[in-house]
Amino acid sequence: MINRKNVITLSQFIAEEQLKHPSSSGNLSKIFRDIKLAAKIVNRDVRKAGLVDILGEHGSTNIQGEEVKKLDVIANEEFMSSLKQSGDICAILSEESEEIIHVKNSRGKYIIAIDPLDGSSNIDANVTIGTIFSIFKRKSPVGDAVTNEDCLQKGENQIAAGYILYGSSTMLVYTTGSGVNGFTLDISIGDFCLSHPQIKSPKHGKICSVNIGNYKDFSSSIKHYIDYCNEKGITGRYIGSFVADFHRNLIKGGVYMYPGTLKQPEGKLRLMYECNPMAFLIEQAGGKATTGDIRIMEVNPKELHQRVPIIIGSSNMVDNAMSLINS
Ligand code: P6P
Repeated sequence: MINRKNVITLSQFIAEEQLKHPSSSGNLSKIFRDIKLAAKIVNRDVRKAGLVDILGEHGSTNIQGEEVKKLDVIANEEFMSSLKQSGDICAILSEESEEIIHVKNSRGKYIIAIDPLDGSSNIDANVTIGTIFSIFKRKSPVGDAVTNEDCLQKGENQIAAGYILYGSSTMLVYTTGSGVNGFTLDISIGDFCLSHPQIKSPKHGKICSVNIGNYKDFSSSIKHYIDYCNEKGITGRYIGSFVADFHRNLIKGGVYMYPGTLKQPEGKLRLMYECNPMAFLIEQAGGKATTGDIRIMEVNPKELHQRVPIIIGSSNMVDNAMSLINS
């Protein structure tokens, strides 16, 4: 039985955070209310995926040329629907939509970049998947048409970032720049409850997450670091779901890499709705995130679905990887 006095729900937590910033308008709280609703609906559908004919191919491919799974479509539709209703979002950049989605007649001042269902290739194998989001304030005046410049902002400009993890439990982990807090969905009360206050990522870890199948296509410097990890007996763990690998490394310590290869020099992960939000989170938790040249959050975005190489995780491991890669 949960001891009622110790339960802090996401809504209560956000309200308390808002009191600490009297100048805040409360709009962000409403956006989180809408993210929470969509997360609960997607969680419901993910949890019954094996029972309802929503597994398998949707028969289409997304702009990345990847097969679109039915759950991808459902997750995208759920988040689009919730976020458009909030009134505080003026535009949405989704992995599933080539162009920016402009919210009609919105007086909102926030833009959200979202990967509605990351790791979807794992859906049919019942492996952990997730949603990743990043929130910016528009630069152009409220009421004007939202421009690409409004959306193509550096990660340093993020107002908030987070992810939902549909794993052995369902968690929402987010930051607004005052640390990282994790909430676990308690189905019995239908709400996310504070379970991981002020998460700090271990400075060091013993896990490296990289798709070793790409080894032959990596640069000699990346191969040098991977060989070092093998010599030191650093454990290899690669789930094929960024949110799952990231969350494990956040909690236990570790490093995740998706470097560029000869075929994909910019790597695979997208800057705006995968790398930037996770970089904000890891830095707030004491870790680091780099392209191998500069901090992820310093990258000047040029395209909506731009890819960047990424090395992200425990600060000492990222530093060590960089020193070996650049040696
Ligand atoms: P690969 C999922 O498609 C994703 O974007 C990340 O969640 C994951 O870490 C990576 O791609 C897996 O890609 O090429 O190793 O299968």
